[in-house]
Amino acid sequence: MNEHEKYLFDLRGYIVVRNALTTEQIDDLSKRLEKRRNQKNISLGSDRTQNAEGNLAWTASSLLEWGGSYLDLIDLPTIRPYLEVLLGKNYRLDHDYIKIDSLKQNRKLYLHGGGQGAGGVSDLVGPTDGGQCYYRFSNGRFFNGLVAVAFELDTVPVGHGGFACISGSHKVNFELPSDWKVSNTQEEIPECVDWVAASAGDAIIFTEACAHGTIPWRGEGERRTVFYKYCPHAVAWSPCYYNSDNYPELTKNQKSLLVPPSAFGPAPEVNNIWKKAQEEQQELINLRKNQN
Ligand SMILES: O=C(O)CCC(=O)C(=O)O
Repeated sequence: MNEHEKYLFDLRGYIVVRNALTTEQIDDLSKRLEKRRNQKNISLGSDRTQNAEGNLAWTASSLLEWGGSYLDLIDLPTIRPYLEVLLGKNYRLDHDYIKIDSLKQNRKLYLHGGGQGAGGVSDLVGPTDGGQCYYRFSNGRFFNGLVAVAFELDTVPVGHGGFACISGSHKVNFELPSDWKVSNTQEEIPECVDWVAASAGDAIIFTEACAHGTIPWRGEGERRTVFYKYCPHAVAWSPCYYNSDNYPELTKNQKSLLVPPSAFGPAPEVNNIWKKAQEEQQELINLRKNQN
């Protein structure tokens, strides 16, 4: 992360990393999505916890099950240097999801997040949110409660839709005025909102502390965006954790990013504890199956 990028991230709360994905990765992510998107009961990620059968505390269904480039995204060399600067050592992948915007969706812009707890108790992230979206720069380093990486699979021209935020709001001290929180149409969007255009393969990295959301789509085609969200090693947002045993092909680094939260990060002792818990959970599943 160079000096310009650090400056812009601190100033605005987001940066756009151009060409974070190769053409092959975009194709592979697209193909794997298109193969599944019309299936019934498809899970588009691990962020919302539907307690579908088989969805256990640390085995939420996730995009990682789609394999290929979805596994590469866990620890992408073009993104890793940014996460190391923004989150420090031993950050973790907390959750993932895909969002598809098109005229069919008829989305509203819900601005959510807000620095220093400025999202307030009425923040649309959740009724008790008011501090976990933190952002701070002190003692020469960044601190973030949650960093999102939005990988664009399609080009999003200016005016069509896409990521929006109030630049700089990750440091604001006041709650977002309530009449700015929701815009039903593009015309209603307050002037202070930044509209962020991007090309297929770009990644928008933003701190969840920046008030942000999705612009109602207007235009041809659609926007397919893959979100991977990371937090410090002791922090958790999703109530479901990853089970790296489900993906034997992972590298050591990728595995360490899937470790459930703890003050100790991906230390061997922590891995042992989780391994045991996972084995016991599997044993319970097998016992229940055998009983039926
Ligand atoms: O559409 C976008 O890029 C924003 C998504 C969003 O609001 C979120 O991931 O919290």
